[in-house]
Amino acid sequence: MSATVADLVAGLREVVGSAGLVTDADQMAGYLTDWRGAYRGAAAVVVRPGSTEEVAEVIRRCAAAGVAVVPQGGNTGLCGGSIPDTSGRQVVLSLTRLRRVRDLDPADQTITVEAGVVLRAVQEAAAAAGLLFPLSLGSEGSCTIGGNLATNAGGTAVLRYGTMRDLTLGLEVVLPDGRVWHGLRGLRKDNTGYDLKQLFLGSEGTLGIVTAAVLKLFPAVRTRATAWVGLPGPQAAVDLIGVVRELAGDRLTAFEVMSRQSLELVLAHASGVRDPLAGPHPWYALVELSDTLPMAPLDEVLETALGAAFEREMVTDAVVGSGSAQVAALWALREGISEAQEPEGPSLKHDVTVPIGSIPAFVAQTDGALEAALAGVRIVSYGHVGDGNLHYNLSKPVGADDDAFRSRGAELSRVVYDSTASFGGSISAEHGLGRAKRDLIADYKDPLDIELMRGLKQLFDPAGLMNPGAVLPEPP
Ligand code: FAD
Ligand code: 2HG
Ligand code: ZN
Repeated sequence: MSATVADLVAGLREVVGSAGLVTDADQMAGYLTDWRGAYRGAAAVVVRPGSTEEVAEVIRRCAAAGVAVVPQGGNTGLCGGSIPDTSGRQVVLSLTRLRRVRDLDPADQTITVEAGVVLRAVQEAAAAAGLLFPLSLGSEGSCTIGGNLATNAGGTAVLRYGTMRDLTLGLEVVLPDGRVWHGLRGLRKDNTGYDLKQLFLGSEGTLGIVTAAVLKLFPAVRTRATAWVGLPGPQAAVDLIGVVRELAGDRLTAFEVMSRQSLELVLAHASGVRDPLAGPHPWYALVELSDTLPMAPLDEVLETALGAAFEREMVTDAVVGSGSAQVAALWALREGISEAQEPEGPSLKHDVTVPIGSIPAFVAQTDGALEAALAGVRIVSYGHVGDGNLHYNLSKPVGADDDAFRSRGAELSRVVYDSTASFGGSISAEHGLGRAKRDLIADYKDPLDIELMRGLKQLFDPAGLMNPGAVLPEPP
């Protein structure tokens, strides 16, 4: 450790105390790699402040020492954005001790929480007050509100309630020079110039450290209906959304899809699961309606919609979940895909959006191009089709060598991203750019977008110390 870094670590100990510093190599390990082991870094120290004031002082000291800071929440991100580089000079700033629910206002229907509060704890606090916080992700038991804000997280209820951008009314942020920006207001209307909070949403820790947020709450859901549906292909999925929406309106809360290949991985690797339908189908949808009325006839509405779709040959088989255990079992099939892909060896993740109507053509084109590039590649495509968002993940062909597959990674990713771009889509729908995709945006975003983004970065963080490896490509 150089003298400057050693001095900084000693100074940080004065700010957060020994309990707020992690220096032991074994204890640091969990902060230096992501859950897939896809990214590994090193750090001078992991610092865990316990208040906004401590975060501000940590940032001031790192800025004075010229040391870069990598913010980290639950470390569930899928693009390596919370992992430091390998220099061992960066500081990991974990927000997990900022875990207070500061306020819940039933009249305003808002909750004010600190950045380190785990998403599920926010959902539970809302539920205890008879309200709903609708953000819902497979990682909700570990990811934090700070990470959700910094990645503009999406998940399975975006169709009805929007992404984190739509759910946020105010923020408190420690700026790269250590000043605190007090934007922690719960106003539904505020047209006093630029909406600064939106700049921090989705900025992946590159413009400042989010320490707290005011989030929107909604009336609690009292009735749900959930169906698992067999489909002949992606066109049927897109058509079925239209049929269900026509009847159910905005009661349509989730519309998730997955290919047979995705389901097969879950059936092979998850415990206690079974295929809900008698035979195999090329694609599946998980459809959920919800209502605030206790006696809303949602099963009936869903069955009517599915019956109409069956007659038009959009649906080949379906089961409507009865009782919470069966509904949970259906959701487990959907939420189990990420984990079920891991035992199959190295995987390539692509989190893309295209206009919803283009999904069938996009899938046909991309599947064809991938098969031509690597015969037998396993396409694990699934996701939030109601938002035009597919996780177009790849696993190696059965029996193929891991390293041989890894060596084709960049080329195969190009196939997916070029196809996405040809439909006017985005190469990052909900997971962010992190380290994984920051250089790629130079090829897939308008140069003017990148110039404006660089200008904002320069304004907020002229020394370039806030998560320098994420979001923006290396300057040419
Ligand atoms: P981290 O992984 O710790 O950090 C993510 C990024 O945010 C990093 O760049 C980090 O530097 C920055 N950051 C973290 N905290 C702060 C802060 N307080 N201030 C400033 N910057 C900060 N994502 C979805 O959008 N939809 C899904 O459906 C979804 N499902 C998932 C399912 C599984 C099984 C897994 C493992 C992940 C899933 N994710 C999903 C991805 C991930 O959970 C989200 O990106 C989540 O929002 C990250 O939160 P986190 O607290 O773990 O953040
Ligand atoms: C999901 O929707 C997540 O399940 C994770 O966004 C996707 O692991 C993935 O690729
Ligand atoms: Zn997702």
